[in-house]
Amino acid sequence: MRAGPDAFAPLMRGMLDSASTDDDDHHPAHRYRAIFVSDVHLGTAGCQAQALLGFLKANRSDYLYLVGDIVDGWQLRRRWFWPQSHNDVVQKLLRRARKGCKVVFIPGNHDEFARGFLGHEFGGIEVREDAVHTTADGRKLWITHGDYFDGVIQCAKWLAFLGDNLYEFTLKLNRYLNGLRARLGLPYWSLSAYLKQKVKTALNYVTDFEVAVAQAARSLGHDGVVCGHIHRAEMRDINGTLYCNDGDWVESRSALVEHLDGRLELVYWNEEQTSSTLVHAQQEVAA
Ligand SMILES: [Mn+2]
Repeated sequence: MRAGPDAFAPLMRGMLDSASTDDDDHHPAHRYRAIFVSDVHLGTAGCQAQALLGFLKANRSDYLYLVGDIVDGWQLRRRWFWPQSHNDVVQKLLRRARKGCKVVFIPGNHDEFARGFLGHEFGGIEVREDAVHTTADGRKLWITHGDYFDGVIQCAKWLAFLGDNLYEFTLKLNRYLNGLRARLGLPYWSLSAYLKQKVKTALNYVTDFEVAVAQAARSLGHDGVVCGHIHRAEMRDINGTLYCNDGDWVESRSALVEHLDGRLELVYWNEEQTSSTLVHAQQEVAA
């Protein structure tokens, strides 16, 4: 690499330094046939870039699918946040592509700016609206981010918070509100029942999303689907179609992997681990 104009020299040095310290070639890594990750949200403080780097260092694959919301353009437009580790992730992905891994990027709603470049290639990374991956055992998986399936974007975190921590508080508030209502001569009204109904509606939304995506995959003639978007890792059969959601790298640090024999598995990366072993957490059962 030749030195660029003066203004770019520090950046070029940085890239060269980080290329020379890249230990892809020196560390033993586990090899999968395919790795699917999404919802990394580079450009936000919540992004677990170091964890993702650790995971990518320890695990290699012939195919790497970036299933959307890799870069959070929405947040970056509001406030620029781009630490070195986020740069390192981009470099790691480019390096993967350079080393012969087939890297496909399917933009999501947070990186919809990339949807203007569908069909193009950046440093060997293909940008596609969606893709079809054929597993080693011959199953056809449709890969899409998933945002095309929601009418309203909901916040999963809000739900968990409301469900777990606010219940006690809600009961207290309920008593207080009904004290007020009684003084105003109004009949009893259950706030907690109202909120529970809201939560239930939102939980139904998750199920509706999963069913809708699986149904679409089936109607397109595929055996299954891999998506992200709702930050809820999952792998289960829905009416004869395999629904896989690879989760996210904000909270769950999860990926979907295809073993060399075509077997699919959801894996969760534990930051403390330095070897290539993964925590194979039990799949969460939807309530
Ligand atoms: Mn999304």
